[in-house]
Amino acid sequence: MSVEAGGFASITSGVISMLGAPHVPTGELAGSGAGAAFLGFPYDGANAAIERPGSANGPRGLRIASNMCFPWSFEWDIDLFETYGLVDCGDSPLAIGNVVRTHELVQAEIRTILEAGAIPITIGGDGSVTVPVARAVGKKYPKMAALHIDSHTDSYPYGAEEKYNSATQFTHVAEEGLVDPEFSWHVGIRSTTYAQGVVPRAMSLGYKVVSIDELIRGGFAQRMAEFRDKVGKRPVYLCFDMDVFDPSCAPGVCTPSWGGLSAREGIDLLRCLTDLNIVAVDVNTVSPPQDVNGMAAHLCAHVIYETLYTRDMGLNPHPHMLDGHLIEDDGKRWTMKLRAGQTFANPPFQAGFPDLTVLLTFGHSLPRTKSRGGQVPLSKCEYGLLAPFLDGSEVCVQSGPIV
Ligand SMILES: [Mn+2]
Repeated sequence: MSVEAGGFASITSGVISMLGAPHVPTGELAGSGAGAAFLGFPYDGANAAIERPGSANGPRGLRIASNMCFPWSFEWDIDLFETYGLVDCGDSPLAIGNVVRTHELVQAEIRTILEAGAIPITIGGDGSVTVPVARAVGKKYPKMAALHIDSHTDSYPYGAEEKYNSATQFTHVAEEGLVDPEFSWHVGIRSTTYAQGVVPRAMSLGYKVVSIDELIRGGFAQRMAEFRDKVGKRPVYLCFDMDVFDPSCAPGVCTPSWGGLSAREGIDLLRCLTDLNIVAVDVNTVSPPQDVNGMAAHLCAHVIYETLYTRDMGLNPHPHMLDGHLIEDDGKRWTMKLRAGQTFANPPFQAGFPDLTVLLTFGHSLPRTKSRGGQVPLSKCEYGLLAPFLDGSEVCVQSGPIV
C-alpha cells in the first residue's frame, strides 16, 4: 500500500457531508453502487426531554464534526469508502408539527435506501426515529434482533392520543413485531427516570435489560459474546443513543446520565460487535446546543466509524490491527498476541469459516482451564469469557480442523 501526500484536500473542500461521503439524494440512489447511506433526521418534535431541545441540529453538527474523522485509521486498515460505497443522502423531509406524518416520510426514505441495496445509517435527531426506520427495515428483515445501546430502555408506555416520543420507540417496534424482543437487548441502562418500574416493563415486553453495572462488571467481551451466541446470524438493528456515554465525554445529548461509558469504553464495546449481521445503524440524540465544543458530535461520528470498521471486520476478518501483534499469517492461519481484555480476535468467528478452529496457546494459568502451557481449542463463547484474562497469550485462528 502506498502512502500519498496531500490527502487532506478531500476533507477540506466541497460541501460538508458525513465523513466527506459524496452527496447522493435518495431519488438517485438506485444503480449508484452505494452500499451504505447516511440519512439525517433533523427532528426534535418527539424529544421527551423538553427542557433540553436541540437534537434537530444533530445531523448538521455531526456532519461538521465528522470532518475530523479522517479517511484512514491507525488501527484499522480498511478503506471505508471502497468497502461500503458510503454516500450521504442529506436530511429526510419532515412534516413540521406532525410526528406521524414525519415518520411516514422517513420510512419512505429508508425504503428507498433499502431498495437501492444500501444499509441505512440514520443520524438523529430524537430517538423516535427508530420507529420509522424499523418499520422500513423490518419489512425487509422480519423479526430482527435489536441491540439498543442507551442509558434508557425507551420502552415506556404511551397514551392513545400521543403515541410517539423518544421514550416509547422500543415499545412500538416490539408491539408491531418489527423486532423480536426475545433476541433484543437494552444495554447500558442506568441512572434516574421519571417513572417507576420501567425495567420490569421492558422485560415484560420480552426484552433483556443489561444495566451498565452488569455490562462493565461482566465485561464487554463476555456480554457481547452472549448476545452473539443468542442472535446468531439473525438480522440485527443497531441503535446507539449517545447518552450511553458519560456526560463528561458526550455533554451534547438530550437526557444526560452520569456514570456512563467513557469514550474508550464505548469504543471497546463497539469492537465486541463483530460477527453480527447488522442491517441498519441508527445513531441518535446528539444535541449541539447542549454540546461543549462539539464533543458529543465528534464522538458520535467516531462511533459510526468504529461501527462500520467492526461490521466489516466481522464480514471480512483480517488481522490488520495496530495492536494485533501478528506473529504469523499464511492466509488461513493467523496467530496473534493479545493484550488483557483485547476483544478483536472475535472477528474470525464468522460465517465465512464454518469449520473454524481457534486455538489458544497460553503461557499462564487461566481461570477456566486451570492448566499451564499447551494449546486448547476455544469455542466462541469461551473466547468471550476468557478474553479479559488472555493477557500475553497467543490466539491462533485457522480454517479447518485442529492439526
Ligand atoms: Mn437515552
